[in-house]
Amino acid sequence: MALLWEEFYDRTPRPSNLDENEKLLNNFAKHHIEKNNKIVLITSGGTTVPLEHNTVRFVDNFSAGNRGSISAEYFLDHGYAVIFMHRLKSLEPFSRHFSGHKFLDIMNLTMINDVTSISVAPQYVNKISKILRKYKETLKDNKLLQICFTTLSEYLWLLRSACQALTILENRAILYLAAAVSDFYIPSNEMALHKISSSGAPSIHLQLVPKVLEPLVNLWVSKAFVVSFKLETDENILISKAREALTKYNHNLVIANILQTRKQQVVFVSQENDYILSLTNEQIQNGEEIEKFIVQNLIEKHEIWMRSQKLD
Ligand code: PAZ
Repeated sequence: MALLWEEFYDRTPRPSNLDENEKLLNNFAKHHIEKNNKIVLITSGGTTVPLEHNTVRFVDNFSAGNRGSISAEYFLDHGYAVIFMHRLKSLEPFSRHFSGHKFLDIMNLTMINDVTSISVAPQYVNKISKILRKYKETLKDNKLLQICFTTLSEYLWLLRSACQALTILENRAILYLAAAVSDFYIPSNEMALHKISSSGAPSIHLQLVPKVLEPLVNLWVSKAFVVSFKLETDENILISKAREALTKYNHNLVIANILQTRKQQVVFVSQENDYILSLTNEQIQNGEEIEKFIVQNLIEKHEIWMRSQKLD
């Protein structure tokens, strides 16, 4: 049996840096409401479920943070301020273009008369200057707030605080819940203190995580436009699962995707209809990102929805 969400928060210790993150979130929300901006909260990356308090081992959830970090850049292009709530060390907007060895590949090293200098290789200058310009503008306009989590409980605490900070934005806030969040965990009071001994096969009992989409939609940010993601590996159940979530939580949209094809195709599932968004072969070859089209479509839906609320 899953705990009720209130019991989860009662029994799970509050992260030590939550007060600091709440200050950042509240200040960011206040700043953007004064500027009359819209804000999107993007969750990105996977949560971990520690098996021990002094954590050596944990269960992880699949997600590299592509969807979230790419989408963040497109939302910024459309003028939204972005709260990027991501798994520590997963991909981040802007720096994602230079992760891993790519960062070193773009550099040239020269040595003249014992003087070493480092420069950007000429073939990368255009690309990098474009990204760097956008990044600097984003910082200047205070349009991006990055906060991070690692464990499931950090994620759930931070999500609630971020939602509470966004209430003042009312319908000008979008929640874009792309993180891959564990469905199972070990409650704090049932977790081993020290590294589990390997002298025999351990028996590990996981509990269901309470579904926080329900209080999120009904209590925490009841006026925001809420988009959840549904990841499956079996195509036969994808749409029915997405629709089940939409009916159960009564939010605005579920974006459904299959693990293997998630970078080329997604399905928008809303109360009105379902439709597929996919990249053509030509778009794939040209390096187009499906997030560009996801974000475009979503922003249109958000605009129409805000307008319809004014008429009510
Ligand atoms: O981070 P990524 O680009 O590798 O993957 C994105 C994703 C598949 C985790 C995301 O699109 C998604 O479906 N998130 C929700 C996962 C879930 O159903 O829990």
